[in-house]
Amino acid sequence: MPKTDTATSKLERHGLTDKQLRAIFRNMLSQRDLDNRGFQLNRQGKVPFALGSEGHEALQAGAAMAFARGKDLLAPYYRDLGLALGIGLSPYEIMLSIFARAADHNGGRQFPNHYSSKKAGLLSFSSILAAHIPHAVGVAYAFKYRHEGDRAVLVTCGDGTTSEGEWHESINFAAIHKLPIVFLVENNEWAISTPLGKQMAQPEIWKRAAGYGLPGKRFNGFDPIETYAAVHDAMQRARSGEGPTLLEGMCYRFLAHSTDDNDMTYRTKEEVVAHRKNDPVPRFEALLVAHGILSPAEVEALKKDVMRECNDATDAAEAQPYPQASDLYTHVYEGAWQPWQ
Ligand SMILES: Cc1ncc(C[n+]2csc(CCOP(=O)(O)OP(=O)(O)O)c2C)c(N)n1
Ligand SMILES: [Mg+2]
Repeated sequence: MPKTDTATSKLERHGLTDKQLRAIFRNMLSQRDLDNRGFQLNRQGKVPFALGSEGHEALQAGAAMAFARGKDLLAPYYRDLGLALGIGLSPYEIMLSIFARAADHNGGRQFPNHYSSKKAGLLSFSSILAAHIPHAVGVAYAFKYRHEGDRAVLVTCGDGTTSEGEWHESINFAAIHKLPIVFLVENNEWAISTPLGKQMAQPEIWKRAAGYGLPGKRFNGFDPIETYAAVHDAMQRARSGEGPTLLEGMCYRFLAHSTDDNDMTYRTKEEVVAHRKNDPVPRFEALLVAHGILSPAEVEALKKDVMRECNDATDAAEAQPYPQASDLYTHVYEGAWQPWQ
């Protein structure tokens, strides 16, 4: 489709440049390829576990664009591949985590998909749901205490995680102290096999914000531009000292919870197929082509390049050695002390 000013001017882009819109799309494609690769490697017996962000691509790529690199801090959860990529981790760093190799930032000793990077400002986290949220609030408290006014924390979790006590305690504390933090809930309607309706009687998570005295907002997480606008405004609010915001992005989990789960034991294929009609990846591709931001030929070239990058990252990470058994207690106990001695 030819590039026309009229088509471009119709796009509500919230200040995002063509370059940023293309970067968001590349991130979304990359998430899909890396997701599939993780599942393939698991079925080949090469990695013990994988899970995917499929269905969360737009939400995560859009939110990452609102993160100020070198300043903000991200406290993510295990499904946040697109946020990790979007704040600067490479597919190779992602693969090092999935393959649990020694060169991984955690020395290959974290759970797969639990990325961290001090350089990128990505906090290390655990699999215990909501355990990272008080940590994130602690970082926000430190930013305020040190008068580092231009920094904010972005902390994410799933819908099911909002049932944890730590989630409520963290938001309450952050609201009282007006901390520079944004609580972003990625609502994909499921918590493994527990549907939203069995998790809460009042299904609009964003409305809980009023109970803590802070603003809340729900947005379409299948739309990366709408996501960016919501997260950008909330992060700016946090950075300008006005306090926290609770955001709820609506999306869907297209894959099983993880490679250890069979979702057909608790939801129907028809439900998944119905949500596929709104798949954010082809929808965003069509939008960019319609507005002349990418031509169909450029889309094809981009897809090839993203797959090449995924293949290179896989091969390079697989060729790396595992951690040595003798390193088991490094960073765990001070000095050379061994617990059995
Ligand atoms: C405290 C705690 N309870 C239970 C689990 C097991 N568990 C792992 S993921 C998960 C579902 C979480 O769902 P949600 O917060 O909606 O995130 P999603 O996986 O859907 O993105 C559960 C119950 C856990 N890791 N930690
Ligand atoms: Mg969920």
